Amino acid sequence: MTKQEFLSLTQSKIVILDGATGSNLQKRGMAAGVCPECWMVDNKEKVVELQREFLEAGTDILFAPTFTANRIKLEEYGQTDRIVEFNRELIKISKEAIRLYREKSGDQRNIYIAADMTMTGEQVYPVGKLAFEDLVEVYKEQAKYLLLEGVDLFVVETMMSLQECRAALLAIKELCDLPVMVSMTYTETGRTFFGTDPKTAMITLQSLGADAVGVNCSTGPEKMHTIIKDMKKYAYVPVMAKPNAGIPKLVDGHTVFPMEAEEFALEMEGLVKEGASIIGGCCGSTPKHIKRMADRVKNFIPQPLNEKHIRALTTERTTTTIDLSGRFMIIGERINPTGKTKLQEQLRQGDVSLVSKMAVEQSELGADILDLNLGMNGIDEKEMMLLSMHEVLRVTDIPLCIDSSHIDVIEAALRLYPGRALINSISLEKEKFEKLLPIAKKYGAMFILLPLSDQGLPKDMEEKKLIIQTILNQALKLGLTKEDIIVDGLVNTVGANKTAALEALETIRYCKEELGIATVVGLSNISFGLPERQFINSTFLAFAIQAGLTMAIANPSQDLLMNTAFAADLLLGKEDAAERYIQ
Ligand code: HCS
Repeated sequence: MTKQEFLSLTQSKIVILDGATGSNLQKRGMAAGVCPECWMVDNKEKVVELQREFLEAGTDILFAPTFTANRIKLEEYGQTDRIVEFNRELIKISKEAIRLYREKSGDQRNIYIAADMTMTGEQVYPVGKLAFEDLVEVYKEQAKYLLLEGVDLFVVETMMSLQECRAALLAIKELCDLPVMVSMTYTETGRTFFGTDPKTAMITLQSLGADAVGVNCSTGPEKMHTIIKDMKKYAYVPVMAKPNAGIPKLVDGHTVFPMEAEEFALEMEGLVKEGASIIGGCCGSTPKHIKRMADRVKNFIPQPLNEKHIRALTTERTTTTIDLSGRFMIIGERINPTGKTKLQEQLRQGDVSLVSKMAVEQSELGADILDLNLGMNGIDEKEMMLLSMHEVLRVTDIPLCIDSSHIDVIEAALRLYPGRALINSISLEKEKFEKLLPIAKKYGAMFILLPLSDQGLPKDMEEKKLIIQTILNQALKLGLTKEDIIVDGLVNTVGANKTAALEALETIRYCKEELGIATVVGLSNISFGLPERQFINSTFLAFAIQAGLTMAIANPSQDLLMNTAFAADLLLGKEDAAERYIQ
């Protein structure tokens, strides 16, 4: 199945998934605590029968029972050496179920097999000891065996950690172009066990290339309305919902899922009205639940997908949205060794305590994003970037701007960044232009577009616009959108060029008004070499905000600048600006 076919399918109808595998097999004889893969290959006919019943109930996408057939899970039962056999035989079970269903019913409708993958049970660094790259390899290994048998798409489900979702998604994407649905499980608090909220999951995973994002297991459908609503608001991919049949109760030592098929179907109709368009049941749901649900929604059509992408960066637990006409934002610039001897000394010794301190201070002073630049002589920049990134994410919860002149440093950081980051920067310099745009696309990052070329600074406004348009067009060709871009207004020093400020202001206006693209400036350049620089900087900032500037790279400990920004927002009548000014 191609991604396009998946998209067409999910646009044309409410797609019906299957119901529970585990809880139904337990009812059919699989004892709790046994190795599920061993039991299933020894009792194939029972699994085939369950899957056939789901098809009879109306399932369009059947989840192959390969859920826990990864190396780490199989190790728990001493069965790792059977990994190839299990993945092969379990896919064959789904194929046999489809064959029998067609034979019995004569129904030739399209049915798809999704190879199913989940958590390994080991936590990825820094929560646990498992290295991200090792986890990617574990998922790649399973995905490779699944692909050998031939599947139509992938589903990564019951995930608790956003970083582990990223590992699975990257692993699959690096092997094939099949569609991938990614679904996390949420507690009753509305967040995953590791603290991710639905909006952050949606924004991060769809940017990273998931073809559908959703929620499964978790609770009953009646508790999923807010999750689906929050996801749908930001989704440009379909939203999947596969809840349990209610919240389980313990009755005489047995887990019982209390929701009957009729009530489940009614609740699922509610989730479809909130925007879910790929639906099924998880633990406790039977073929009867799926049949009732499918019957209930058969005349519904999927809500349209949002066409407009959202400007937003994420960490594992938060989303920072960037609004073209909204409040002015600050990228904290301090984590940069240039001109900072003490920081340089520490970094040479592999010590990131000052980085950590600067991160906390800037966050407390109101920075919205933190720039991370570790470019200096005498250190391994990549290693220090990764170390600093983990440290900053440990002590703060604001998104990061990965700033380096080395492509490999940027790529290494984006691969490990557990959310959606910002790249600083991509210019028209040949190597950066050719390599960094596909990297931004692959990792779902936003990027700062720096209007420079191999010839250096643009000689006039005309050339600057041409560079911006060239990079923009290439980005669009690669599937990025204008919402993924923030143009650097490229501020020259007014001491050397008296129209420097006017040119930067014109760039800001052009980007906002003609292109609908966000802008950023590095403020301090404007006053380079002049006395009393803070007055020039703050006056320029006020002009720039008036011209539509979205954000600045600045030091948030500079009171004059921060207050100028608050005052400018207030005077321009921006939302909540008065509250922010008073605070
Ligand atoms: N597909 C799995 C998910 C369990 S949370 C099952 O057993 O239905």
